Amino acid sequence: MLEILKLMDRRRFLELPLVGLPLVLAGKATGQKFEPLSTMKVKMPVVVSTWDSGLSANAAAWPILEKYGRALDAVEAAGRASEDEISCCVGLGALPDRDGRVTLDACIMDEQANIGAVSFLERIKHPVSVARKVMESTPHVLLSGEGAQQFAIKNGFPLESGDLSPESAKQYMEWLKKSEYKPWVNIENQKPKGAVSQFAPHFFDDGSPNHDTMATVAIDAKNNLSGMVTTSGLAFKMHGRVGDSPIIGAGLFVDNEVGAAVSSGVGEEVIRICGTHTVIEQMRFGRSPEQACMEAVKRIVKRDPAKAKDIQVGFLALSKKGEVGAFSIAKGFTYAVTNSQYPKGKVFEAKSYS
Ligand code: SD4
Repeated sequence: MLEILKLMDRRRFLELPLVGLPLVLAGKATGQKFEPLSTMKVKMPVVVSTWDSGLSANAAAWPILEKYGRALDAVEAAGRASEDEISCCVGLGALPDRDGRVTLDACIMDEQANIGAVSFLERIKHPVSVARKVMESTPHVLLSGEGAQQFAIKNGFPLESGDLSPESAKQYMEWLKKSEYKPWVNIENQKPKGAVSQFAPHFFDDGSPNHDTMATVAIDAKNNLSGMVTTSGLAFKMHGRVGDSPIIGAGLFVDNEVGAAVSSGVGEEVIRICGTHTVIEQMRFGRSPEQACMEAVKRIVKRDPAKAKDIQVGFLALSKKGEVGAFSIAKGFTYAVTNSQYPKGKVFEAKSYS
Protein backbone atom coordinates (compact mmCIF):
# COMPACT_ATOMS: atom_id res chain seq x y z
CA MET A 1 0.00 0.00 0.00
CA LEU A 2 2.76 2.36 1.01
CA GLU A 3 4.40 1.62 -2.33
CA ILE A 4 1.17 2.50 -4.17
CA LEU A 5 0.82 5.76 -2.24
CA LYS A 6 4.43 6.60 -2.99
CA LEU A 7 3.76 5.86 -6.66
CA MET A 8 0.67 8.08 -6.65
CA ASP A 9 2.59 10.92 -5.08
CA ARG A 10 5.23 10.48 -7.67
CA ARG A 11 2.62 10.51 -10.42
CA ARG A 12 1.15 13.73 -9.03
CA PHE A 13 4.61 15.23 -8.83
CA LEU A 14 5.26 14.37 -12.46
CA GLU A 15 1.75 15.50 -13.48
CA LEU A 16 1.33 12.34 -15.50
CA PRO A 17 -1.98 11.53 -17.15
CA LEU A 18 -3.75 8.64 -15.45
CA VAL A 19 -3.63 5.42 -17.41
CA GLY A 20 -6.82 5.11 -19.44
CA LEU A 21 -7.78 8.77 -19.09
CA PRO A 22 -8.67 9.99 -22.57
CA LEU A 23 -6.04 12.36 -23.80
CA VAL A 24 -8.54 15.12 -24.39
CA LEU A 25 -9.32 15.08 -20.66
CA ALA A 26 -5.66 15.06 -19.89
CA GLY A 27 -5.45 18.20 -21.99
CA LYS A 28 -8.26 19.81 -20.00
CA ALA A 29 -6.65 18.77 -16.74
CA THR A 30 -3.54 20.73 -17.67
CA GLY A 31 -5.64 23.72 -18.62
CA GLN A 32 -4.81 23.49 -22.31
CA LYS A 33 -7.27 24.42 -25.02
CA PHE A 34 -5.72 22.38 -27.80
CA GLU A 35 -7.42 20.01 -30.18
CA PRO A 36 -7.66 16.56 -28.62
CA LEU A 37 -4.30 14.89 -28.62
CA SER A 38 -4.00 11.54 -30.28
CA THR A 39 -1.62 8.65 -30.62
CA MET A 40 -0.71 7.54 -34.11
CA LYS A 41 0.79 4.08 -34.14
CA VAL A 42 2.46 3.00 -37.35
CA LYS A 43 3.98 -0.21 -38.63
CA MET A 44 7.69 -0.69 -38.09
CA PRO A 45 10.25 -0.35 -39.56
CA VAL A 46 9.46 3.28 -40.22
CA VAL A 47 11.23 6.50 -41.13
CA VAL A 48 9.85 9.93 -40.22
CA SER A 49 11.25 13.28 -41.38
CA THR A 50 10.37 16.92 -40.90
CA TRP A 51 8.43 18.89 -43.49
CA ASP A 52 6.79 17.86 -46.77
CA SER A 53 10.22 17.43 -48.26
CA GLY A 54 10.67 14.67 -45.70
CA LEU A 55 9.08 12.60 -48.46
CA SER A 56 12.23 12.71 -50.57
CA ALA A 57 14.50 12.25 -47.55
CA ASN A 58 12.42 9.22 -46.53
CA ALA A 59 12.52 7.88 -50.08
CA ALA A 60 16.30 7.56 -49.70
CA ALA A 61 16.00 5.91 -46.29
CA TRP A 62 13.13 3.50 -46.88
CA PRO A 63 14.91 1.05 -49.26
CA ILE A 64 17.48 0.50 -46.48
CA LEU A 65 14.88 -0.13 -43.79
CA GLU A 66 12.76 -2.25 -46.08
CA LYS A 67 15.71 -4.58 -46.63
CA TYR A 68 16.21 -4.96 -42.86
CA GLY A 69 19.03 -2.42 -42.87
CA ARG A 70 20.13 -0.36 -39.90
CA ALA A 71 18.25 2.75 -38.81
CA LEU A 72 21.57 4.60 -38.62
CA ASP A 73 22.28 3.97 -42.31
CA ALA A 74 18.72 4.95 -43.17
CA VAL A 75 18.84 8.33 -41.41
CA GLU A 76 22.23 9.12 -42.91
CA ALA A 77 20.85 8.37 -46.38
CA ALA A 78 17.92 10.69 -45.66
CA GLY A 79 20.30 13.47 -44.64
CA ARG A 80 22.49 13.02 -47.72
CA ALA A 81 19.46 13.15 -50.01
CA SER A 82 18.42 16.48 -48.46
CA GLU A 83 21.97 17.81 -48.71
CA ASP A 84 21.94 16.95 -52.43
CA GLU A 85 18.90 19.13 -53.05
CA ILE A 86 18.97 22.88 -53.47
CA SER A 87 16.83 24.37 -50.75
CA CYS A 88 16.69 27.41 -48.50
CA CYS A 89 17.87 25.58 -45.44
CA VAL A 90 19.96 22.47 -45.99
CA GLY A 91 23.26 21.88 -47.79
CA LEU A 92 25.57 24.09 -49.79
CA GLY A 93 22.80 25.54 -51.94
CA ALA A 94 21.09 27.02 -48.89
CA LEU A 95 20.80 30.62 -47.71
CA PRO A 96 24.02 32.12 -46.32
CA ASP A 97 24.80 33.92 -43.10
CA ARG A 98 24.97 37.72 -42.92
CA ASP A 99 28.50 37.63 -44.38
CA GLY A 100 27.30 35.72 -47.42
CA ARG A 101 28.76 32.37 -46.36
CA VAL A 102 26.88 29.09 -46.10
CA THR A 103 27.78 27.38 -42.83
CA LEU A 104 26.31 23.98 -42.05
CA ASP A 105 25.37 22.12 -38.87
CA ALA A 106 24.54 18.41 -38.57
CA CYS A 107 24.45 15.59 -36.09
CA ILE A 108 23.67 11.90 -35.87
CA MET A 109 22.90 9.51 -33.01
CA ASP A 110 22.47 5.75 -32.93
CA GLU A 111 20.81 3.16 -30.71
CA GLN A 112 23.83 2.88 -28.43
CA ALA A 113 23.98 6.61 -27.76
CA ASN A 114 26.95 6.97 -30.06
CA ILE A 115 26.93 10.57 -31.23
CA GLY A 116 28.71 12.73 -33.77
CA ALA A 117 28.22 16.29 -34.91
CA VAL A 118 29.71 19.11 -36.95
CA SER A 119 28.92 22.78 -36.71
CA PHE A 120 29.89 25.95 -38.59
CA LEU A 121 31.19 23.77 -41.42
CA GLU A 122 31.86 25.38 -44.79
CA ARG A 123 32.27 24.00 -48.34
CA ILE A 124 31.56 20.37 -47.51
CA LYS A 125 28.57 18.81 -49.23
CA HIS A 126 27.56 16.13 -46.75
CA PRO A 127 27.84 17.33 -43.16
CA VAL A 128 25.70 14.43 -41.92
CA SER A 129 28.32 11.96 -43.15
CA VAL A 130 31.11 14.01 -41.60
CA ALA A 131 29.13 13.88 -38.34
CA ARG A 132 28.98 10.10 -38.65
CA LYS A 133 32.72 10.00 -39.28
CA VAL A 134 33.31 12.09 -36.13
CA MET A 135 31.16 9.59 -34.26
CA GLU A 136 32.88 6.52 -35.61
CA SER A 137 36.51 7.53 -35.88
CA THR A 138 37.28 10.12 -33.21
CA PRO A 139 37.11 10.21 -29.41
CA HIS A 140 35.07 13.43 -29.72
CA VAL A 141 31.43 14.22 -30.38
CA LEU A 142 31.49 17.64 -32.07
CA LEU A 143 33.94 19.27 -34.46
CA SER A 144 33.44 22.85 -35.53
CA GLY A 145 34.51 25.34 -38.20
CA GLU A 146 37.92 25.04 -39.75
CA GLY A 147 38.82 21.99 -37.69
CA ALA A 148 35.71 20.21 -38.89
CA GLN A 149 36.53 21.14 -42.48
CA GLN A 150 40.13 19.89 -42.15
CA PHE A 151 38.86 16.66 -40.63
CA ALA A 152 36.39 16.23 -43.50
CA ILE A 153 39.04 16.83 -46.17
CA LYS A 154 41.44 14.40 -44.47
CA ASN A 155 38.71 11.82 -44.58
CA GLY A 156 38.10 12.17 -48.30
CA PHE A 157 35.22 14.66 -48.40
CA PRO A 158 35.88 17.00 -51.34
CA LEU A 159 36.25 20.72 -50.69
CA GLU A 160 33.51 22.36 -52.76
CA SER A 161 33.42 25.91 -54.10
CA GLY A 162 32.16 28.53 -51.68
CA ASP A 163 29.85 30.04 -54.30
CA LEU A 164 26.24 30.65 -53.42
CA SER A 165 23.57 28.85 -55.43
CA PRO A 166 21.80 31.21 -57.88
CA GLU A 167 18.63 31.23 -55.76
CA SER A 168 20.41 32.00 -52.49
CA ALA A 169 22.63 34.63 -54.18
CA LYS A 170 19.43 36.32 -55.34
CA GLN A 171 17.90 36.22 -51.87
CA TYR A 172 21.13 37.39 -50.25
CA MET A 173 21.31 40.43 -52.55
CA GLU A 174 17.72 41.17 -51.61
CA TRP A 175 18.50 40.82 -47.90
CA LEU A 176 21.58 43.07 -48.18
CA LYS A 177 19.36 45.99 -49.15
CA LYS A 178 18.17 46.19 -45.56
CA SER A 179 20.67 43.91 -43.79
CA GLU A 180 18.33 43.58 -40.90
CA TYR A 181 19.64 41.17 -38.31
CA LYS A 182 16.63 39.76 -36.59
CA PRO A 183 17.18 36.08 -36.04
CA TRP A 184 13.57 35.24 -35.46
CA VAL A 185 12.07 37.52 -38.01
CA ASN A 186 14.20 36.50 -40.94
CA ILE A 187 13.59 34.96 -44.29
CA GLU A 188 12.69 31.58 -42.81
CA ASN A 189 9.86 33.18 -40.93
CA GLN A 190 8.64 35.24 -43.80
CA LYS A 191 5.56 33.94 -45.38
CA PRO A 192 6.13 33.55 -49.09
CA LYS A 193 3.13 34.22 -51.30
CA GLY A 194 0.76 31.30 -51.26
CA ALA A 195 2.41 29.46 -48.38
CA VAL A 196 0.14 28.14 -45.66
CA SER A 197 2.28 29.42 -42.83
CA GLN A 198 5.57 31.04 -41.96
CA PHE A 199 7.59 27.86 -41.89
CA ALA A 200 5.60 25.73 -44.24
CA PRO A 201 7.60 24.50 -47.20
CA HIS A 202 7.18 26.75 -50.17
CA PHE A 203 8.07 26.57 -53.83
CA PHE A 204 10.63 28.33 -55.99
CA ASP A 205 9.58 30.05 -59.21
CA ASP A 206 10.37 26.89 -61.18
CA GLY A 207 8.04 24.85 -58.94
CA SER A 208 10.72 22.93 -57.03
CA PRO A 209 10.01 22.55 -53.33
CA ASN A 210 11.88 24.49 -50.70
CA HIS A 211 12.00 23.46 -47.05
CA ASP A 212 13.45 24.02 -43.62
CA THR A 213 15.90 22.03 -41.51
CA MET A 214 15.69 18.36 -42.29
CA ALA A 215 15.56 16.04 -39.35
CA THR A 216 14.88 12.32 -39.52
CA VAL A 217 14.20 9.56 -37.02
CA ALA A 218 13.86 5.89 -37.84
CA ILE A 219 13.30 2.53 -36.25
CA ASP A 220 14.58 -0.56 -37.99
CA ALA A 221 13.52 -4.21 -38.19
CA LYS A 222 15.60 -4.96 -35.10
CA ASN A 223 13.61 -2.33 -33.22
CA ASN A 224 16.63 -0.03 -32.98
CA LEU A 225 16.29 3.74 -33.25
CA SER A 226 18.53 6.39 -34.79
CA GLY A 227 18.22 10.02 -35.81
CA MET A 228 19.95 12.83 -37.68
CA VAL A 229 19.59 16.55 -38.31
CA THR A 230 21.13 18.59 -41.12
CA THR A 231 20.75 22.31 -41.72
CA SER A 232 22.29 25.58 -42.81
CA GLY A 233 20.73 27.11 -39.70
CA LEU A 234 18.83 30.33 -39.59
CA ALA A 235 19.18 32.40 -42.73
CA PHE A 236 21.35 35.52 -42.43
CA LYS A 237 22.50 34.53 -38.94
CA MET A 238 25.66 36.07 -37.48
CA HIS A 239 28.83 34.49 -38.85
CA GLY A 240 29.78 31.77 -36.39
CA ARG A 241 26.32 31.31 -34.98
CA VAL A 242 25.43 27.70 -34.20
CA GLY A 243 21.87 26.59 -33.58
CA ASP A 244 20.26 23.60 -31.95
CA SER A 245 20.68 21.25 -34.89
CA PRO A 246 24.17 19.87 -34.12
CA ILE A 247 23.57 19.82 -30.37
CA ILE A 248 22.59 16.47 -28.96
CA GLY A 249 19.69 16.89 -26.54
CA ALA A 250 18.59 20.08 -28.29
CA GLY A 251 18.06 19.33 -31.99
CA LEU A 252 18.19 15.54 -31.68
CA PHE A 253 17.98 12.92 -28.98
CA VAL A 254 17.70 9.16 -29.21
CA ASP A 255 17.15 6.80 -26.33
CA ASN A 256 16.78 3.26 -27.54
CA GLU A 257 14.60 2.34 -24.55
CA VAL A 258 12.16 5.18 -25.18
CA GLY A 259 12.23 6.86 -28.58
CA ALA A 260 13.83 9.49 -30.76
CA ALA A 261 12.99 13.18 -31.16
CA VAL A 262 14.07 16.03 -33.43
CA SER A 263 13.31 19.72 -33.74
CA SER A 264 13.06 22.43 -36.36
CA GLY A 265 12.71 26.16 -35.85
CA VAL A 266 14.46 28.85 -33.86
CA GLY A 267 17.34 26.93 -32.35
CA GLU A 268 18.09 29.36 -29.52
CA GLU A 269 14.70 28.55 -27.98
CA VAL A 270 15.23 24.82 -28.40
CA ILE A 271 18.66 24.89 -26.78
CA ARG A 272 17.28 26.85 -23.83
CA ILE A 273 15.01 23.98 -22.83
CA CYS A 274 17.21 21.10 -24.04
CA GLY A 275 14.27 20.49 -26.34
CA THR A 276 14.54 16.95 -27.63
CA HIS A 277 15.93 15.60 -24.38
CA THR A 278 12.91 17.14 -22.69
CA VAL A 279 10.63 15.39 -25.18
CA ILE A 280 12.25 12.01 -24.59
CA GLU A 281 12.16 12.38 -20.81
CA GLN A 282 8.44 13.16 -21.00
CA MET A 283 7.96 10.01 -23.07
CA ARG A 284 9.96 7.97 -20.59
CA PHE A 285 7.46 8.96 -17.91
CA GLY A 286 4.52 7.80 -19.99
CA ARG A 287 3.53 10.63 -22.29
CA SER A 288 2.78 9.92 -25.93
CA PRO A 289 5.10 11.48 -28.52
CA GLU A 290 2.52 14.16 -29.31
CA GLN A 291 1.92 15.00 -25.64
CA ALA A 292 5.66 15.08 -25.01
CA CYS A 293 6.24 17.43 -27.95
CA MET A 294 3.41 19.64 -26.69
CA GLU A 295 4.99 19.84 -23.23
CA ALA A 296 8.28 21.02 -24.74
CA VAL A 297 6.46 23.63 -26.84
CA LYS A 298 4.57 24.82 -23.75
CA ARG A 299 7.86 25.39 -21.93
CA ILE A 300 9.10 27.65 -24.70
CA VAL A 301 5.84 29.57 -24.92
CA LYS A 302 5.54 29.95 -21.14
CA ARG A 303 8.97 31.57 -20.81
CA ASP A 304 8.20 34.34 -23.28
CA PRO A 305 4.64 34.28 -24.65
CA ALA A 306 5.11 37.51 -26.60
CA LYS A 307 8.19 36.25 -28.39
CA ALA A 308 6.50 32.91 -29.06
CA LYS A 309 3.96 34.74 -31.22
CA ASP A 310 6.71 35.57 -33.74
CA ILE A 311 8.61 32.34 -33.92
CA GLN A 312 8.22 28.74 -34.92
CA VAL A 313 9.55 25.67 -33.17
CA GLY A 314 8.33 22.19 -33.99
CA PHE A 315 9.18 18.92 -32.29
CA LEU A 316 8.72 15.51 -33.88
CA ALA A 317 9.05 12.21 -32.01
CA LEU A 318 8.90 8.47 -32.63
CA SER A 319 8.49 6.02 -29.78
CA LYS A 320 10.07 2.60 -29.41
CA LYS A 321 6.56 1.17 -29.93
CA GLY A 322 6.16 2.90 -33.29
CA GLU A 323 4.02 5.85 -32.17
CA VAL A 324 4.61 9.07 -34.07
CA GLY A 325 3.70 12.53 -32.82
CA ALA A 326 4.59 16.17 -33.28
CA PHE A 327 3.63 19.57 -31.97
CA SER A 328 4.63 23.11 -32.94
CA ILE A 329 4.18 26.67 -31.76
CA ALA A 330 2.69 27.97 -35.01
CA LYS A 331 0.56 26.17 -37.53
CA GLY A 332 2.16 24.60 -40.57
CA PHE A 333 4.74 22.21 -39.14
CA THR A 334 4.46 19.07 -41.24
CA TYR A 335 6.24 15.73 -41.28
CA ALA A 336 6.43 12.75 -43.58
CA VAL A 337 6.02 9.11 -42.57
CA THR A 338 7.26 6.25 -44.77
CA ASN A 339 6.81 2.54 -44.01
CA SER A 340 5.04 -0.51 -45.47
CA GLN A 341 1.68 1.26 -44.95
CA TYR A 342 2.91 4.36 -46.77
CA PRO A 343 5.70 3.13 -49.05
CA LYS A 344 5.61 6.38 -51.00
CA GLY A 345 5.31 8.36 -47.78
CA LYS A 346 2.47 10.38 -46.31
CA VAL A 347 2.56 13.91 -44.97
CA PHE A 348 0.84 14.86 -41.71
CA GLU A 349 0.45 18.26 -40.09
CA ALA A 350 1.32 18.69 -36.43
CA LYS A 351 -1.14 20.24 -34.04
CA SER A 352 0.04 23.58 -32.81
CA TYR A 353 -0.16 26.03 -29.96
CA SER A 354 -1.54 28.87 -32.04
C1 SD4 B 1 18.62 26.50 -36.28
N1 SD4 B 1 16.87 24.92 -35.91
O1 SD4 B 1 19.72 26.65 -36.77
C2 SD4 B 1 17.67 25.50 -36.92
C3 SD4 B 1 16.92 26.19 -38.01
C4 SD4 B 1 15.72 25.49 -38.51
O2 SD4 B 1 14.03 25.33 -39.96
O3 SD4 B 1 15.27 24.51 -37.99
N2 SD4 B 1 15.12 25.95 -39.54
O4 SD4 B 1 18.23 27.16 -35.33
